[in-house]
Amino acid sequence: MKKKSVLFIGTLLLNSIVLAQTINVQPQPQQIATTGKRITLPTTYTLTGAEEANPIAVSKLQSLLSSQPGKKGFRILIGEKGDKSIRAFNRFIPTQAEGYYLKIDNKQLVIAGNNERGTYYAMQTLLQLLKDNQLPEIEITDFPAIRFRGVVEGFYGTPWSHEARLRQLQFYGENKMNTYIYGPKDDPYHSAPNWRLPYPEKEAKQLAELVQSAHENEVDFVWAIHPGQDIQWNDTDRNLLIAKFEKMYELGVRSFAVFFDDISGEGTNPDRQAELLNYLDDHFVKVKKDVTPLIMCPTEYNKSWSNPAKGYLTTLGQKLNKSVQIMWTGDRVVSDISSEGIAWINERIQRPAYIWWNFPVSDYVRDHLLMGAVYGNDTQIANQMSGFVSNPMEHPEASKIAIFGVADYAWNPLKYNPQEAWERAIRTLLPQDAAALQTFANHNSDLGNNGHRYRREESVQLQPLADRFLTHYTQGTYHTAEADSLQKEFERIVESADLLLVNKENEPLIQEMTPWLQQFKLMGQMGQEVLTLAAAYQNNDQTTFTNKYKHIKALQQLSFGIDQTYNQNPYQPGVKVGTKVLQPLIDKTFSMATERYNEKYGTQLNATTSYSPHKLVTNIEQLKYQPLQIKTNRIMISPLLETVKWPASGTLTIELERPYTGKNIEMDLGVKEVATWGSLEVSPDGVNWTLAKLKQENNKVTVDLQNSPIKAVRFTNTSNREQEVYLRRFVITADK
Ligand code: V0N
Repeated sequence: MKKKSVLFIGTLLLNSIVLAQTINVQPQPQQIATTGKRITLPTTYTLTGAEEANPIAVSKLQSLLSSQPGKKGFRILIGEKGDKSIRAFNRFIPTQAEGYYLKIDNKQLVIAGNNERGTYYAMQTLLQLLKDNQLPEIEITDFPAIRFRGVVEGFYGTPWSHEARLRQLQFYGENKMNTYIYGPKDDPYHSAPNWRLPYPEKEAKQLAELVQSAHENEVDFVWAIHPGQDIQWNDTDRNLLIAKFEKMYELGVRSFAVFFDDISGEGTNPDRQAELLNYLDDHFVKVKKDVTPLIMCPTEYNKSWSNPAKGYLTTLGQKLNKSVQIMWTGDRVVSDISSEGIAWINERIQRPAYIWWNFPVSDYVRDHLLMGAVYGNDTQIANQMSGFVSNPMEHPEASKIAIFGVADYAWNPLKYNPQEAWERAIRTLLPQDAAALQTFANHNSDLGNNGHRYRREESVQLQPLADRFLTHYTQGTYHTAEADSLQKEFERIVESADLLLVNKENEPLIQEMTPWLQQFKLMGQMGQEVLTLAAAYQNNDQTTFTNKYKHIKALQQLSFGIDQTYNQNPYQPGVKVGTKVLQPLIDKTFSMATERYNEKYGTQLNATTSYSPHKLVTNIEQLKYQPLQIKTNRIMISPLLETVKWPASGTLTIELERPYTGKNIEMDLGVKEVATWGSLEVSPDGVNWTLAKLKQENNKVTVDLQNSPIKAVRFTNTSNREQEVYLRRFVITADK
C-alpha cells in the first residue's frame, strides 16, 4: 500500500477512536463510527420523506432546522424501512424493532428507522449530537436489546403529581424508554375497592393528557389495575373490569396491566387469575386490535415467596396465553437480576420474564434518598427478559438518576458501565452543578438497615481514608494528614449543599432534595467541627475544645430538628444522610474525643452523638448509653439484643423535656409476670410518682395512660434479686 494512503487510513482510525470516546450518546448505541470531522447544519437543503415518516420525528427534525427545505443543496432523507425516501439505505437499517440507522456526512443526513419509533429514536440521537449548530460526521446503527424498557410507578406512598408525570414522559422519550406503567399503590381507582369505578372528571382529564403526552414522546402509557384484594371470581366483577378497561380505552389508553401483587385471599388463585387474563386477552385485547400485549404481575412475584409445591408459577406458565407478559422482581422482593435467577423463573412461566426492578423505590426506607448508581443486574441476559422497568422513589426528579442508568442498561447492557452512566446521569440532570450533585449522590446511596436486607455502596472513594483515620484514632493516634484530607471532603460537602440549595436548573429536583440537602450541610459542618475538636484535644487546647464541643451540640440539635420536621411519614419518618460511612465516622470520632477529654480533665461532657430532648437515666451500666428513638409521637428505647441483668433496685427512668399528654406505655422484657418483681411509675412533674397498673399478655406489658400529663416514667426491680430480661420493646406514646 502506498505510504500516503497508509498514513491516511491511520489518521482516520485514530480520529474515529478518539472521537467515538468523546461523543456521548445516551443510551449507548450498539455501533457508532465517526471520521472526526464535523459539519455545520446547512441552511439550504432538500428534505425527502417528510410526508411519510413518523410525524413526531419529522416535527423534531423541523424544530432544529432554521430554514425551509429548498430544491438543492444538502440532502436530508427521513423515513422507515420500506419508504421510498431511504430505500438506498435499507440494508443498513437494523432488523430489530425500534432500531435505526443514522448517517451524517458532508453531503447528506440519513434518518432511517426500522419502524416509526426507530425514526423517533434516530431523532433523539441526532438532537444529542447537535452542538453549536454543528454535527459530527458519523454512522450509527442502533437498536434496543430489551423490548419493553421504562418505569412502573408502583410504589406505596404519595403518587407522583400530574406535572411530575408529564416531565417523566419527556425524560423517557429522551432516554429511549418506551414504557410507563401507571400503577400507584395508593391511587384508590387503581386498587380495591374503587378499581370498579371510573375516574372522576378531573383525574380522567389528566390521564387523557398523560396518554397524549406519552404518545408524543413515543412512550406506551400502560394503565394497570390492582383488583386482587377484593375481586370476586364471577361475571359481575369480570364485566366491571372490562367496563373499566373500556373507560380507560376511551381516554386513549392502548396498553393494560393487571397486578395481583401484595394481596391475600381468593384473589391469589392462579387458575382464576389465568382464566380472567385469558378472557381479557381474547375478548378485549385481541378484539381491539390496537392494544399492546397484556402485562400481569403475579402474586408470587419473587422467588423467596414462591412455594414450589403449590405450583402457582407453573400454573400461570401453563395456562396463561403466551402473549401475556409476566412480571418478576427477582430472587427477592428487592433484588438484582442474575442469570441463574432469570433462568429459574423463565423455565416456570414458560416465557421471558418482564422484570419489575424494585430500585430506586424507597417506600420501605423513606428517610433515605437513593441517589446511587444502577448496578448489580447481569449484563448478559437481555434476550432472556421481555421487559425491564424500574419501580422508582416517590421523589420523581431524584429518581431520574437511577432511571437514566436503567435506560442505558436496558438499551445496551453489553456496553453498560454503572459508574460512567451514573456520572453522565448527574451531568445531564444538573449540568451547572454536576460536581455538587455528584458529591451529594456519593454520600446518599445506601438504604441503611432494612427489612429487605438490600444495601448499596456509599461514600466509596472516602471509605478507605475514613477507615484508616478511625483505626488510627481508636488506637490513640491522630493522623493530621488524614484529618486534613477528611476536612477537604467535609468542606466540599458544605459547599455542595449550598450550591444545590440555590440551583435554578431543576427547581422541582431541588425542592424534593431540600430537607436532605440541609441535613447534608449540617453533616459537613459537623464533620469539620468534630475533626477540629479532636485536634484541639491533641493540642491540649481546652478553649477551642470547649467552643467546638458546644457548636457540635448545637449542630446535633439542628440536625434533630430537621429529622423531626420534614418527611414525617408513619413508616420511616425523618431525613437521614451519609448513614453508611460519614455518620459513623463523625459519631465515633466525637464520642472518643469527648470521652478522652472527660478522662483527662475530669469533666462530664455528654458524649452521646445524636441530640434528644428526652433523657434516659439509669443506674444499670448496660443501659447507660442506650439511644432513644423519637418517631412522631413515640419515644422508644432502642431495643437491646443482648440479655440485661437487671439488679435488685436497678431502675431506668425516661425524662421527657416537658409534660406531654400520656397515651400508653408498651414494654416487652421477654418474660412473663413482670409485675411480680418490677414496678412501673409515672410522674406528671418529675417529682410526684404514682404506681401504674400493668396489663400483661404473654411477654407484652401495656399501661393505659388515659391522656394524663406525663413528664417521666421509671421502671424499677423492686424484688430482692437480679432479674435476667431482654429489652425488646419500651415505648411511650404521648402527644405534644
Ligand atoms: C413491596 C412489600 N413492593 C410492593 C410495592 C413496593 C415494593 O413499592 O410495589 C417495594 O417496597 C409490591 C411489589 N410488586 C412487584 O414489589 C412489597 C411487602 C413486604 C411484605 C409483605 C407485603 C408486601 F407482607
